Amino acid sequence: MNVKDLLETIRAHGQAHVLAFWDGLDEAERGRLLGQLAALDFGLLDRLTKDLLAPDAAASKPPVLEPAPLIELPKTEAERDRFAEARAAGEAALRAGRVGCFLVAGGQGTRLGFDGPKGAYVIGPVTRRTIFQLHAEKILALRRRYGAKLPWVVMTSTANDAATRAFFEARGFFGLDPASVRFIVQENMPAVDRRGKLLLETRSSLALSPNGHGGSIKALHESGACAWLAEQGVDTLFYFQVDNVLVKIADPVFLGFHLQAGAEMSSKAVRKRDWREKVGVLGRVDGRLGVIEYSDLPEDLAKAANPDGSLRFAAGNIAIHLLDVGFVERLNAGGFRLPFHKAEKAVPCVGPDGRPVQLKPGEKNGVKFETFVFDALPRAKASVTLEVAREADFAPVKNAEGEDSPATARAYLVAEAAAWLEAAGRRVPRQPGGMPDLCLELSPLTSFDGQGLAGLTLPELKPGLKLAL
Ligand code: UD2
Repeated sequence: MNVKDLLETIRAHGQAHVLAFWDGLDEAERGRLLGQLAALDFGLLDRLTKDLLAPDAAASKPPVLEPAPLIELPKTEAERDRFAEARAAGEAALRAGRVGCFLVAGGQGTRLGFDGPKGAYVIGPVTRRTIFQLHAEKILALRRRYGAKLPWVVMTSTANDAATRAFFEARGFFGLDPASVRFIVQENMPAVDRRGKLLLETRSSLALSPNGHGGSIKALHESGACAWLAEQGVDTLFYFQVDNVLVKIADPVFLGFHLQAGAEMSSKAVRKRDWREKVGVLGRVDGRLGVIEYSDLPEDLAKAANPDGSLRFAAGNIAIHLLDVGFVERLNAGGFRLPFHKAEKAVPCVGPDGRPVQLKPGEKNGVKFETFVFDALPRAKASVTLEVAREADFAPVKNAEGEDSPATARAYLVAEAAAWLEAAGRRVPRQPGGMPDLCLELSPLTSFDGQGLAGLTLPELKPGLKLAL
């Protein structure tokens, strides 16, 4: 589109205010702004404004929600046998090189208040191991155990792509072959005010933010990552979020259940801690499997209880999925798009005078549009939801303090290492409340699932000891 047509489009869609400072911009600034505007889908923006922001936008009717069919934690011998069979099937797929890993790390990590990609955050309770290193070492250890390529796709966003790549390079890709790691960048969406008017971050740039982790479905296809995976014989992708330090990457049990069911997209779930916990709920939403986000779950449903008092909608989504690569491609065929959700946020921007708008604490001046990967679930021909124990699979780093913070994540890492050592026959000192009375950090290269610890030579595990293995 030439510049004249573009300017006309901008005016026709009622967004001419973004050109308010045009006369004062130099060539480079004009070029940047035009580049951003040329990449916008104005038709989509109009639709979202109408559907999600207009005062008469239909208030979404409350969904009819039923609990999701769940593979529960095994209790009987027969169930344990089923799990062992699933594990064997998953391990066979790993050995056959059918599995790849997919990390979504394009988010802005605003709540943690860390300036940099969240994966660069130091989480090791004894060493300075970062979250990226933890994930990378798990992948390296899996490659060694199964003799598999296990290629790794890492999704970033324009805001953290350069920093993420630089971090991997500076650390020698944590021992992984750089050719086995592929970075892909998700698209941005513009932030708008409540009337759908584009917000300017500066006089010469739009306020843009990543299009949500649902953008991964499109990015996998458009970047060529799906084709890259398929060329290597990978048909199943293990999807995980950067913030979960306990994630059991490429868990063979999960893989086995998924593959045996011929599933296209599957999920892990933990029992919600309580009705308030900020995780989406896996359930049948209007008859189809899906996730209803915590912010959308009506309070009466969040609190609904079974006769025994347990939560009726307890299957908390921990954002661990398996995706069939062909399914991802199918979702993209014909330009399929996941639905957008709106999120009211504080968006740094300039006002009509070109100066930064001063926001009051807690003030939300803008709206961001995001897609969620779990909105692909209802499209899957078959799906498995596997219940897992929280302490085995889920310790996210979301907030600077309190729940789901670096402190809780470190405590889970220490607890896991302690439990594995005990299972391997070591005596671990514990505090009266049961917490390990020492600080342990286990490299996934030493053990990523508790195996291989029995033969280790260890110092005496005294209370207060700090030990990295
Ligand atoms: C997400 C889920 C919630 C629950 C929880 C578990 C949503 C909307 N909610 O909540 O249901 O499962 O996780 O931890 O998903 N990301 C991108 N690009 C984006 C946005 C996010 O890559 O545009 C990544 C981000 O880097 C992180 C993950 O997605 O790895 C989760 O993002 P979040 O922290 O915004 O999600 P949260 O905690 O609201």
